Amino acid sequence: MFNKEKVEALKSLLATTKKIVVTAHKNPDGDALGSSLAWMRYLSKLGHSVEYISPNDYPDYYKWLPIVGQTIVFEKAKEYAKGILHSADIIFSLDYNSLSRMEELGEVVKNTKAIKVMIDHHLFPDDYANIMFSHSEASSTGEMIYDMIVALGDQDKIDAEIAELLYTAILTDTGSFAYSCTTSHVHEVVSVLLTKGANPDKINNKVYNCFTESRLRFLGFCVAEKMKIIEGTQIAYIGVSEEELRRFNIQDGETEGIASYPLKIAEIQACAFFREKDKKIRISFRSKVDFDVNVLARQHFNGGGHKNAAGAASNDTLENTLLKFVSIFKQ
Ligand SMILES: [Mn+2]
Repeated sequence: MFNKEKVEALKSLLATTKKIVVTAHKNPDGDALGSSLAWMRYLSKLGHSVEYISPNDYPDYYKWLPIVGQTIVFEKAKEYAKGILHSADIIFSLDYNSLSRMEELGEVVKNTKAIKVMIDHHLFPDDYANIMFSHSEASSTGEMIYDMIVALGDQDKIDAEIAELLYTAILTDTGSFAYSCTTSHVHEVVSVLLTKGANPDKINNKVYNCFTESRLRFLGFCVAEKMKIIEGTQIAYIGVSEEELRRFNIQDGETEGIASYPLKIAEIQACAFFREKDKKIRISFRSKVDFDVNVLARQHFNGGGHKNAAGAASNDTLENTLLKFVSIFKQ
């Protein structure tokens, strides 16, 4: 998968002890957390001093992940994090390819003198990294981290914790090994992770059977009361206001998974989930097989992502954003 010269360049960078910071995108998901923490643990085993700095906090339902408690949350400790970033030799970008995905933390990273290394699987990377591993054909950054550890000749350094972290990353980004990115190689990687000690039963329960009662009731509310199908199309959407999120006591990250629910209807080919937060609208697009929501997100909402899963944001009101979305398909 990887360019040999770039792997050699990374290998020689890591040949002497370094101060390293691992970063991943805002609102970290299973892949951002799993790949970052696995990479941090691996680099620590090589003898480097490593920190993982996240732009904001991770959801409560990822509290059980190995070493997640060591995460430095930029929003909560800006000055401390800045000190670490400015003394870092290497900063890794994991699971994002544009510094804007980290907002203010991205600005800080941009202005450090550290060598920047990107390991990511999103389309259209920005050109800021000194060494760039950008593979949109990879299922997840977790898969890439596995392949990178192997490429560096260190498969034996994958222990039960790293296996658990990488399994979580791959599980969540492949939609439980269901999306089109689930190649035979993904299954080969996961097979090794199981022999190294990842427990699928335990991890699946932790990741998917972890709702609060109000979160499940909110999901029911979204499907029963808020889901709309655009007449004459195979497109559905759900839009929820800040007031509705508050009414059900929904925390950041707890809306994960709702976006793709309308796809359970046989006829529906694409859908979008809109949620209001701090006067902004966050949008998640999901689709089946050939419907390209990456193009949709880019052309109409200045967002992006993958063919079957993309995101965007809008500064307009929820009502206007929904009208705009509907109007795209009325033409
Ligand atoms: Mn990912």
